[in-house]
Order: sequence, then C-alpha cells, then structure tokens
Amino acid sequence: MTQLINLNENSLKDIANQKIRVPQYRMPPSAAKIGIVHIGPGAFFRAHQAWYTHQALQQHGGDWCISAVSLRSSGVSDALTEQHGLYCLAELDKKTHFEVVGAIKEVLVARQQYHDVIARLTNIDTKFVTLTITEKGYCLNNQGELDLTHEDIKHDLAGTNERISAVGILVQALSVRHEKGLPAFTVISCDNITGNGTKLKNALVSFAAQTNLTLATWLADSLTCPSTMVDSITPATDDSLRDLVQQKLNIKDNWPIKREAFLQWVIEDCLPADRPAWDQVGAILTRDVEGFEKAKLRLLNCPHSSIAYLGCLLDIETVYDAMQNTQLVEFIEKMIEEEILPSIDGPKELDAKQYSQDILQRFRNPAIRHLLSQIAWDGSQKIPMRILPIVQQNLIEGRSVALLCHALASWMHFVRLQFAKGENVVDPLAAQLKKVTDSCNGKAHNDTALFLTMTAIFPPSLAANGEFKHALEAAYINLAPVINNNQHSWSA
Ligand code: CS2
Repeated sequence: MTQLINLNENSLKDIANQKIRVPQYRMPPSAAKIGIVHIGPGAFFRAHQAWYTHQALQQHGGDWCISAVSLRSSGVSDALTEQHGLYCLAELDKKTHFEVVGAIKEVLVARQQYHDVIARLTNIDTKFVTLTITEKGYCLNNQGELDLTHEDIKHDLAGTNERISAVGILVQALSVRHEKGLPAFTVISCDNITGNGTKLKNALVSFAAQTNLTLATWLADSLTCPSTMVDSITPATDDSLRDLVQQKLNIKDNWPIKREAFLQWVIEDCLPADRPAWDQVGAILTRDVEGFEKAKLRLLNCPHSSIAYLGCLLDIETVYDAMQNTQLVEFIEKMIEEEILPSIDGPKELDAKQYSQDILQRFRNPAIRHLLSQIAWDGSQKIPMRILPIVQQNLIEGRSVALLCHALASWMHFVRLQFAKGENVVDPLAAQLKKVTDSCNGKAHNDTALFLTMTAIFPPSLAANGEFKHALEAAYINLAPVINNNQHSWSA
C-alpha cells in the first residue's frame, strides 16, 4: 500500500491531482494576512463561510485569511494546527467532488490562548468577525435580548476573569479598539436566528452598556452587524468520510468535512467596501435578508426538526431514510402546504412553493447521511425560531396549527422518552427539561401543560392560548400509538 500523505502546507504540491483541487494561494505558503476572525469553527463554518472565503481568495485575492477561534474545546485546533489549517471538503452529490480548503491560517482556543485571541481581534488587519456559535451561544432570552441572568454573561460582567461568552469577548476587543482609536470590525452572525444581525448588535450594545456607556454609544453608532441567511446541509464528520479521503485520495486528514453541493449565503447589503469578494463567488447581497431567513427557517429548518422528532419516535436514523417513509412524507408535505406556505409572504424574488419542493428534494439526497439525532439537539433553542413563530402567526390569521402541534408534541414525547430510557438529551435546558419530564405521566393534559410552563421556550401568551393548548393535547394523544405500542404509524 502506498504511503498516506499527511495534509499540510508542505505536502500540497504532492496532493494536487485530478481527484482533488488544492488552494493555489497557499502554494508556496501565502503571504496573505489574516483579515477575518471566525468564532465557532465547527463543520458548518468549514463547509460554508470558509469555503466562500476560500473561493474569494482563490479568484480575487486579498488579505482575507481566517483566524478560527474555538471558545472552549481544543478539538479543532488539535486536528487542524498540524495541518496548517488545511482540510478536505467533500461535496456529496451524484458524484463526490473533493477540494482542499485553505482559508484558515491559524486555529486558537480562547480558554487556553485568551490573550492571543484578544490580540488577533484587536489587530488593525482584522476587519471582520464572523460567528457560528449556534442559537445558544448568543445568550439571548426569549425576547431575543441579551439574557443578563445567563451564567456566562454574569461571569463576564463580574470582570474578574478572562471572559467566556462570545458577546463578552467581542465587547472586550471592541473596547480595546475604541481606546486605541481603531475602527470597529464588522460582525457577521451566521446562525439560524431570525434577525441575527440586529439581535447580535443589540446584545453587544447592551453588554457594553452594563459597564461603559461611552463604549455602548460608540457601538450603537458605528458597529455594523449585517443579518444573514446561511444554508447548506452539513452532516457531522464520521469514520466513513475519513476512510473515503484515505482510500480515494491517499490523504491523511484529521478532520475532513462533508456537505451537499447546494449552498447559499445571503448577507444584508451594508458591508464595507473593503471586504472579501464574497459576492463575486456566489454570496447574495440584498436589503431583504429577513424574507430569505424567514423562508429558510420555515421551509427548511421547521420541516427538518419535525422530521427529526417524528423520525426518532419511529426509530428512523437519517433524513434520507425518513424521506422513504410514505406516511412521514405525506405528513410533512401536508404541513408545508396547509400550515407553512400560507405564512410566507416574501421575498418577492422567491417562488416559495418551488423553493420548498427543492428543499424536500435535497432531503432525498442518497449521498447525504444526516442523522436525525444531530438535528434533534438543542430543541429548546431551535423550536422558538423554527416552529413557534409560524404557530403564533397562524393563530392570529385564523389558520390551522394542528400539524405544527404534531411536530411540537413529537419533541415532547422524544424528550420524555430519552430521559425515561436514561439517555442523553443534548440541550442547554436539559436540567429543566428533566424536571418537567419527571412529573410527566403520559397523559396529554398533564404533560403538555408541564412543558408549556417553560417560559424560556413558550411565550406565556401562547402557552395560555386555548386553541393552541387543545391542538397540542390532541397531537400528543394522536402520537400515543407510536409510543405505547411501538406501532410505526399514527394519524394526524
Ligand atoms: C439543521 C440545520 O441541525 C439542524 O438543526 O436543521 O443544521 C440545517 O441542516 C441547516 O440549517 C441547513 O442549512
């Protein structure tokens, strides 16, 4: 067997062949400077924004290499530092395409290299900070405002130690920049949160306002935080991907990434002129990000989460497998048709029905093994973004919420059963959820009422709505055959 090639800057020339493209701007090692700090370098970022930046560097150059910062875990740094930030990206479609992405130049861990992180953020060359820290990373309450009672925020406001929240760290760096007379960097949230830019800016200003009103005013006046919509299905890396990279390419890569071929990045059109050529390599700049975001959260993420919880109850493993289950597909299509599409009113250039059909087609991609259990994580954070706003709008506009309530009820059953089986519930509110399920007895009225007391998820006005409560109880009962008798069908 031929010797595997270790992926790093020195081996790039040996790696380049017809099977894989390598970044030309890293051969010989590039002199391009770091202009972007990214917080939260998980698989999604490496498959998506890092790829756009990689394309921009490849085609248009510039000082836009990335410093990738993990807040706590050293996993990405351990994997990528010895590879000089390089990794293989597999695009899974009818054929698999491979590419080495070279946009990341260093990986830092804030918990271990705090001062290096602050130095990078306060470097004059750093002009952008991008974030993929998931919904929970923003420490927002259910009004979308900074939660001043959040443990991480309380810790950071106490001011005695190195900061641990993304918001706290960014405000510290911005404060140093302000003192030094440097301009603020542009901060771009790339998480599935409605109005992500506006919420992030408000959170940064409100954190600053707790200690330094001058800084808060400066941020309110001069900080640019465009809202974005990001999209590309990116299943977690597994051994089969590592094996594929070894066998097909003869490369040893500590952490390759895979995603579908489809990707979309819509950015609010308020970026400074000095920026990576993202818009010339496919990113869309527009004034109406909100419309795109809303359509994506409602037509992709809501069905995704619904499929995840219903599918888990039916012992289905992946999105692809779920899309082979006729009853589940009929349910999802009906939910989209009757309860989601009527709630979409833009953007005008989007044909929502076609967009939704294309999304369901993406779910049917046999090359993508996207675990339902991965999508099921963090339900308490995702449900308020993906499902409840549609429920609230439908109630106001007199449309049915019965099918959306099935999605909610399936999450409730899922959480209850996970705890009952002694299995893990990956959710920042796991402790509260456990408390709720400890008092569940399987009866719809009792159990749904207990879940609805969680005000961090359900706004009190919704929890008190009779029509909603009734539909939720009915859905909870309807799903009982699946749960009690292990029957693989239910009636919605
Ligand atoms: C998924 C998303 O894990 C999840 O919750 O719904 O990560 C989804 O795959 C992406 O938003 C697609 O862009």
